[in-house]
Amino acid sequence: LAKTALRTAFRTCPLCEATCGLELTLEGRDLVRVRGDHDDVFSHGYLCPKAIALVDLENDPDRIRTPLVREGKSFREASWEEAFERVAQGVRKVIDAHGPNAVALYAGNPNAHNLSGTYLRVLLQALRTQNFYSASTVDQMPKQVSAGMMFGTLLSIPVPDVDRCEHLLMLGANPFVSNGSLFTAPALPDRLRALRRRGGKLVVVDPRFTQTAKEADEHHFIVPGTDALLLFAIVHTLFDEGLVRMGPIGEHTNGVDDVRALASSFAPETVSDACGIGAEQIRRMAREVAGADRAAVYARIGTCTQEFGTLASWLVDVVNVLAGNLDRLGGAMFAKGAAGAFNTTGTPGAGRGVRFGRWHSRVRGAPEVYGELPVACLTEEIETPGEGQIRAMISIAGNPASSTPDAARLDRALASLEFMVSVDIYVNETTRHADVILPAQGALTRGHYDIALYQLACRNVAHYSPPALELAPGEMHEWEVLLRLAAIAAGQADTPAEIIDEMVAREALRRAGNPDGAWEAVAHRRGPERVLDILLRTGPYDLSLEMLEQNPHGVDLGPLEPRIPEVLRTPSGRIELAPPALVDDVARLRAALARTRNGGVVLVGRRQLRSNNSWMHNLGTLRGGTNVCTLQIHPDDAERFGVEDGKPARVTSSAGTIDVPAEVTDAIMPGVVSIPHGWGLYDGANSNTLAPADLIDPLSGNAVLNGIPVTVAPA
Ligand SMILES: Nc1nc2c(c(=O)[nH]1)N[C@H]1C(S)=C(S)[C@@H](COP(=O)(O)OP(=O)(O)OC[C@H]3O[C@@H](n4cnc5c(=O)[nH]c(N)nc54)[C@H](O)[C@@H]3O)O[C@H]1N2
Ligand SMILES: Nc1nc2c(c(=O)[nH]1)N[C@H]1C(S)=C(S)[C@@H](COP(=O)(O)OP(=O)(O)OC[C@H]3O[C@@H](n4cnc5c(=O)[nH]c(N)nc54)[C@H](O)[C@@H]3O)O[C@H]1N2
Ligand code: SF4
Ligand SMILES: [Mo]
Repeated sequence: LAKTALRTAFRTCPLCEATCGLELTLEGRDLVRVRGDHDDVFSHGYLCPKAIALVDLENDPDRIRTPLVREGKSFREASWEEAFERVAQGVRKVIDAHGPNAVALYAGNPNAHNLSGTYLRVLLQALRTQNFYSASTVDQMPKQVSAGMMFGTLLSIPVPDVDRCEHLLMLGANPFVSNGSLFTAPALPDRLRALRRRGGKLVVVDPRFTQTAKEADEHHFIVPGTDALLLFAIVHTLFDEGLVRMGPIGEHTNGVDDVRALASSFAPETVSDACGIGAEQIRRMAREVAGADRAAVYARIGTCTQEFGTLASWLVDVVNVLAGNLDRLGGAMFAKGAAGAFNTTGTPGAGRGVRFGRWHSRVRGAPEVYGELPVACLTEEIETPGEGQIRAMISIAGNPASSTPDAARLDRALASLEFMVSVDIYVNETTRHADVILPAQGALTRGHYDIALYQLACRNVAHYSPPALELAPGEMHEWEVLLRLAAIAAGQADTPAEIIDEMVAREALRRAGNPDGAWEAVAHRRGPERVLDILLRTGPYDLSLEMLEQNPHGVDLGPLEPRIPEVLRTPSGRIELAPPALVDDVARLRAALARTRNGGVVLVGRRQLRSNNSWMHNLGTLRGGTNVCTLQIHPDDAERFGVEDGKPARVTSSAGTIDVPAEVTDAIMPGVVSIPHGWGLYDGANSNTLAPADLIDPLSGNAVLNGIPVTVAPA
């Protein structure tokens, strides 16, 4: 049999935020090899084991490739038309009887890596439900809230200018495993090593001695949940020792005196015991951040998914501002995205700012944040009877029964729904409860452009990857699936997706000011590509999709440049260093100072190199080895609780109990234990069984997944 010729395709990896360029080798429709694209303008050939596993992902026999409809306790394959018919019946029945809020929408993480994700908004508008939930409230929402309040939009998040930085203070992030988050920097481990090679210093603050800590100059264990205290003490020291020097951004900043007053009660000596870091060490950290020519503070998931997530996220940027590192080369800077960036639209230098609490969750009264409710509220909204109770759910690329708090209870709640439809590529903890599962197209059949991630990049880059494969027979574009669902939700199931798609594109063009000739220029395109083309043409650079198609390795738009005041979209047109809602929340932090630990143990999470949240660690090349679900525990604690290395330990919280093998290691702080999330379907146990749904950061609604009080015993 003649072998089909091998061919090469280049595309951006869709699996994490690093946006690495991949070189794919294809034989017919088969993906046979993945390598790093050495000519990629941003990643220069770097890649991680997850990208290699794309081959396994493409070929995985467990993948759903045909619509599935429920028949009793199992699924059977169905045609798209039958599946949509079932969805229309199920969704319309609930809306007609109980109103739009009876249908919830949950959007998971992969939407952020998929151009189709931009069409979620259309589905949400058609649903008109206030019950919109996403992985954002088990992830980065605190940073989006603090950045919105300080700088004016939900994606105005400064990132370390890592390639020119000489001192980086990093809290609650482990990029040697996770490759950066809210910080698009392919090959971040290489960039961090380069920082040290040119004489710079990397300081890591983490309750675990992580892979990143091993590669750092300095590591401090910190008591989980106390980062805001540490950062306040750094702010205190900056004022106390006369180290505040804001430089040119000073004249664009409000609220410095308010911050000084707030910080006065958080001296290093005051917070030291609570944080578990010596006062003199804290003072030195402050002096070094202020003293370096080019320094930045960066913090991620460990500081977000905790009790004081929004305060900690805010204080990171307060330190950046006060030490003169915001908007400065080598400091913390704003990217300028080429398409659809929130802080390049509207009037440069001022805007409407952000507003929260336009509605509240029914049971707990939690405020809406950027149009969504905390996913920690989802279970109670399904369980609690009454007007507005959730009776149906649509999940798109999400696995909340694994990823969100009190997972075992959510699992039961999902089983009680009248109707559920999922768009996914697997039957998993969540989608197994669906009445209909609609298969998402394979990753290689879609065009790719990271609209959100390039707004957080450490260089300005634009990179579009065309589909490497045509849709397979029976596959449907995911954007089309979303528009069909939107039509059903709007009660117009017969409206063809093309019609809605055209409305979406015309709306994007209207928002961009209807430039002459633009519609004609993009008219031959369809779906999110047409919208992307509009955004590129009307964005801050002179680009079009066609130009990106001619550059398969991406277009480098240069290093980050200072953007203040033009980048700001606050109503004042200034940086708000002391937003009132954040100031009000400080009393809660102060109260926490009085807490004593009493020998208790708290649980934190961790990520593993060969995994991706809940859905990739069962793939061939990622399975086994060090990729196992264990309870990391310090030798002192292991002895105290009678737990032995390799033997099962029982971990109990107010929400539940799980058994996992103990891994006794001094790479974790005494009084802290760690279990990775995303396990439980094939191997291991689901750590979110232990996360109580009532623990949230009040300003962002973000779940507290780190710093959960637990007890440990032999199982
Ligand atoms: N304890 C604890 N819990 C956590 C975290 C933690 O650190 N600790 N981290 C949190 C974070 S940061 C996140 S982002 C969330 C993730 O939370 P979720 O997004 O809810 O969970 P994922 O595991 O990412 O599930 C993604 C789903 O998308 C499907 N999928 C993959 N590709 C596609 C596609 O192209 N189209 C469609 N339609 N589906 C696709 C997968 O099969 C899977 O079901 O978990 C959170 N949960
Ligand atoms: N291999 C792999 N890569 C991934 C993912 C994956 O699942 N696997 N997931 C992707 C996703 S969705 C995201 S959001 C990013 C996240 O990327 P990162 O933010 O880098 O996430 P983690 O690697 O979990 O690192 C979080 C660290 O916070 C620490 N920590 C826990 N509690 C606290 C605390 O209270 N204070 C401090 N200072 N530290 C604390 C933990 O010990 C852990 O080392 O990773 C992405 N990349
Ligand atoms: S680091 Fe992220 S983007 Fe890069 S190859 Fe790995 S999964 Fe893909
Ligand atoms: Mo995430």
